[in-house]
Amino acid sequence: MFRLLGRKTSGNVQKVIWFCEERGLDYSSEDYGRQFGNTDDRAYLDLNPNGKVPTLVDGDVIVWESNTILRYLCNRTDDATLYPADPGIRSQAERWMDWQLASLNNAYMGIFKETKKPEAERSAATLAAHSADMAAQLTILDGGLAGRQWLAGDAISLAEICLGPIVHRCLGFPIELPALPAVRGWHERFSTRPAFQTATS
Ligand SMILES: N[C@@H](CCC(=O)N[C@@H](CS)C(=O)NCC(=O)O)C(=O)O
Repeated sequence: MFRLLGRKTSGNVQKVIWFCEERGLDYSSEDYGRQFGNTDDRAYLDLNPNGKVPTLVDGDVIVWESNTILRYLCNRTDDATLYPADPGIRSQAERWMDWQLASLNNAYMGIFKETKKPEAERSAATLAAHSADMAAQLTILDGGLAGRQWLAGDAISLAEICLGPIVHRCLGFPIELPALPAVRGWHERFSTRPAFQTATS
C-alpha cells in the first residue's frame, strides 16, 4: 500500500489523490501540513526536507514533488494509459507538467496567498499583477487546447491529472479572467469524472 502524506485541501496533494482514485490504487491518505502542524517535525523533515506536502512513501522509497510522485506512480505501476508510451505524445504531457510548475505556479500561488489574507491586508496592486499573469498563462493553455480534447494525444493523461486540480482553483478565484473557451470546455470534460470529484471535494 502507498502512503500519501498531505492534507486533502492542497492542490498538489489532490493531483496525487486523483491519480490514485483514477487508477484504483491501494493507498492511505494521512493528514500532514498547515493546520496539522506536523511538517516541521524532525520525522517529517527526514522524509521531505522541504517541509511541504505531498510526500509519498512506498516501502523504503520516499518521493516528494507532486509531479515526480505522479511519474513515479506511473513507472511503479506500469501505467501506459495516463503516461503515454510514445515519446512524442509523452513529451506533450510532460511539457504541460513542467509548465504548471515553471509558468502557472507563480500566479497561482500569488493569488492564492493574496486572497487568503484578511481584506484589509490585501494589496490591490499585487493581486492585479498576479491576475494579469494568470490571464496570460491561461491564455497560453487555451491556445494549447484549441481544437483538441486533451493536452497530450487524444486521451486524458498525466497532464490533466497535474493541471486539473490547479486550474480548477484558478477558474474559481475571485478575479477577472478572459473567456478561455477551450480551457473551460476541457475543465468541464474532466471535472465530471468521479475520481476528480473525490480528489477535489
Ligand atoms: N512543488 C511542490 C510544492 C509543494 C507545496 O508547496 N505544497 C504546499 C501545499 S500545495 C504546502 O506544503 N504548503 C504548506 C503546508 O501545507 O503546510 C509540489 O508540487 O509538491
